[in-house]
Amino acid sequence: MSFERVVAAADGELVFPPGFNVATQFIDRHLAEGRGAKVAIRSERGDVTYAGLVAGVNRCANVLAGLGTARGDRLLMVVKDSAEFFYLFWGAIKAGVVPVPVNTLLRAKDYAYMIANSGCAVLAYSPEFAPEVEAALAGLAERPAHVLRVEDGPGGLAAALAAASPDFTAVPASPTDECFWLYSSGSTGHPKGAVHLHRDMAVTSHFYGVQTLGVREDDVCFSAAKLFFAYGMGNGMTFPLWVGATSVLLETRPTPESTFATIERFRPTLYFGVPTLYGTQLQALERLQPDLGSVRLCVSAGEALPADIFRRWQERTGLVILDGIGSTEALHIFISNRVGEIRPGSSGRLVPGYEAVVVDEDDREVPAGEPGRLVIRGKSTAKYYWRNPEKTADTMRGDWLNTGDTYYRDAEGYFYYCGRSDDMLKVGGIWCSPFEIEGVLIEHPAVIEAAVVGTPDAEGLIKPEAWVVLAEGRRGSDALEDELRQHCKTRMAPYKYPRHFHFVEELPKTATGKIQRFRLRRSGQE
Ligand code: 3UK
Repeated sequence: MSFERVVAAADGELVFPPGFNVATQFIDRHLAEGRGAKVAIRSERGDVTYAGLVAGVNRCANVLAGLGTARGDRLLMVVKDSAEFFYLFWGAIKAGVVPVPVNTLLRAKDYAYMIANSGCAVLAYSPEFAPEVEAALAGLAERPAHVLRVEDGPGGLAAALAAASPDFTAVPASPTDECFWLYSSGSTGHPKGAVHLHRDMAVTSHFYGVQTLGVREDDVCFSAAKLFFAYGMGNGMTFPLWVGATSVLLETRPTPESTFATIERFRPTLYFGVPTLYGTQLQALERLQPDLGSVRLCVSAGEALPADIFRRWQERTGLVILDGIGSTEALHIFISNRVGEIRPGSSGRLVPGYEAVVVDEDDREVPAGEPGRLVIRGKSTAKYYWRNPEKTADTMRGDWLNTGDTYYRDAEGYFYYCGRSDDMLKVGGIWCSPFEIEGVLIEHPAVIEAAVVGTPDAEGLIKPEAWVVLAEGRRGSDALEDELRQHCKTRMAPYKYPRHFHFVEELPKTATGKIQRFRLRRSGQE
């Protein structure tokens, strides 16, 4: 069997073969390259070989085509990390249907919005999420034409797959055809469907996965971040598939216990987490001694990785964590640290294939060292938001993408996160990053997590105010407040110390674990 694969040209750009349907590159190619017997997916439910994966994808493509779907129809997926996630996602793409994996932690009203907004022809869901999904369906004026339950019993997806043919020829596509969507949740308003193209996953896998991270065929990838996040989708699906490696899936919630158990059992070589999880894993390492010996490299994204967590993780495990910034709209990481060149506290340097500029309010580039809005350009960015021309115009400016983040770049090309553009504080006329203050606070042994926002003082001037989660056994007091103020003043420019403290049980967070500072800001004015 001959197979024409995507190659990098001399100028570094990817060259796509004619009729390119990205599913053939990520799925079918492995049979042509003799990888049929190799394990592609491992989980508690067993192993799936590349041959099994190809058959599952083709069966799923036949099931979707058999429902009478038309090209461009959407398949909304509320599906746990499982082999079926792969079958549905790639089967849809092979059949010309647009998969839309969504966050499985949402509530009925969120699903009702996404079903209506996407106008999906098919909805697939794992039985675990039935209460919320079925409540959403019950309240809808117009239901999707087809509903698939991803389960084994009669009437479930497994039975339909078993009855379908394991052969399917991909519908021809082009690199710039619409391929899949991911919903992106802002701090305000409804989620927006970011429309991604066929080339986008190839671009992230090549430029970040292979060229920056160095993922290779003998790797075993384990992402604690779920496949429905753009971050998890790259880590746990597209990167291993791009190089013919193996992915380890955890069906349930990632906790220190479940992630350590998964690492011990399946021995991944690459581990992908988020800062909050690294933090709780570090706490758990005080009482657990898991064997993490298989792991060669750890990755973090989703929010900035505090330098303190990087150092403690390295001390405790001997492993480095590569922090990098990505987004749903960019699909994956576009600025990243690299092995041997890590700057703790920095997001690292540009990933090949991407450009980044830090600009002021008039869209003019600012000099090195000065914070501004980060805008980026690359071949993996979403083309537009589905039925949302206003947000599209705010975010997608020609082929440039407004990240909404404030960054500065140093003279050596390292980028430093200063907060979301709208989270930045001006204290005494000087830009001040809530993130920097939080990073200093959590260096204090009594502090587990901290969120800092700006609150106007009696004169209407903005001052930093901190919400703090304390370590077990510690209690808030005036003495501790004084101690934390002193701690901050000795570690940062003195004007940056928080004027007020609130000791709380937990911080308000989004479903993806980002601190919702806007909520603290509102309660701060109450
Ligand atoms: C923030 C970071 C500092 C930043 C994501 C890797 O997080 C991802 O996508 P989202 O759409 O959020 C994007 C926003 O999250 N952020 C992400 N990573 C970092 N801030 N340092 C970081 N390392 O505000 C960004 O605009 O949920 C991450 C790969 C794919 C992704 N989708």
